[in-house]
Amino acid sequence: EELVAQMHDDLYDGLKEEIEEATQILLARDWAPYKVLTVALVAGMKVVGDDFRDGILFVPEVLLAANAMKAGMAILKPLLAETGAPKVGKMVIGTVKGDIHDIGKNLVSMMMEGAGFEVVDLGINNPVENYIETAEKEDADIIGMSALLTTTMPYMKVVIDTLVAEGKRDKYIVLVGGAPLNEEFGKAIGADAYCRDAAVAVETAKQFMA
Ligand code: B1M
Repeated sequence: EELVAQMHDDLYDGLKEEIEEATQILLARDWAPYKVLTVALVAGMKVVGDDFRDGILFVPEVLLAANAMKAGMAILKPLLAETGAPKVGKMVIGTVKGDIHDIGKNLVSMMMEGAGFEVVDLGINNPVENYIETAEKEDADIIGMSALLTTTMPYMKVVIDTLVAEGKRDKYIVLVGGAPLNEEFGKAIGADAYCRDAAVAVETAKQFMA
């Protein structure tokens, strides 16, 4: 599809309005919202990530790409959330302290809402108190944590250790995710599960709630 290739280029160039317009066009062509999300937006962001890693793109450019991506996601959000499914559980989710990446977390929130979960989004840079106080106040079932940096992922263990120390660990299902994590890390820090992507997060959450 020519338009998808164009969208990958436009995302790379951080062209917000072009991304919004193309997102609408794909929807008008009867593309499922989830397909637009994965094929046009997430796949495009992968190229940005690779060139960021390789020193071809820098923070200002990546920030523009991220903003363009978010604009596309904002159009898809109501469509993905529109299932009208009965509420199956409640999740508090946030990016951990020291980390400001939020695209992946936002995607997980959107998909969880679409699957009928109630989601309380704590945003970015969350200290342990934010997770625990909110989970308690909201009577949540699930605590979700996101980290995109190797330097911030150890903070997930701080949150889990604090839950244990306060005698609250068994009250919550703890799910973790983010590009630098893996299954082994999830186990090592005592999370209930590591979720590779947003779809896996939904499936895993559903399994735990069943
Ligand atoms: Co940053 N950054 N960044 N960045 N950035 C990475 C993560 C990096 C891998 C780039 C690279 O070098 N290749 C690298 C980390 C290296 C490392 O730690 N080993 C990096 C770096 C170094 C940095 C800075 C330190 C750069 C600097 O300042 N020198 C800085 C850190 C700032 C900070 O946090 N303190 C920084 C800043 C930024 C921007 C602000 C420019 C921007 C963020 C904008 C924003 O989020 N609003 C940014 C971006 C966009 C990226 C990349 C390019 C893309 C991340 C992304 O949005 N991916 C990223 C490269 C990469 O990941 N390949 C990179 C798309 C998203 C859909 O995927 O987030 O993986 P992801 O989420 C997935 C899954 O992981 C999973 O589901 C999601 C959907 O399928 N998932 C969960 C995620 N969270 C979950 C939680 C769950 C479940 C599943 O809970 C239940």
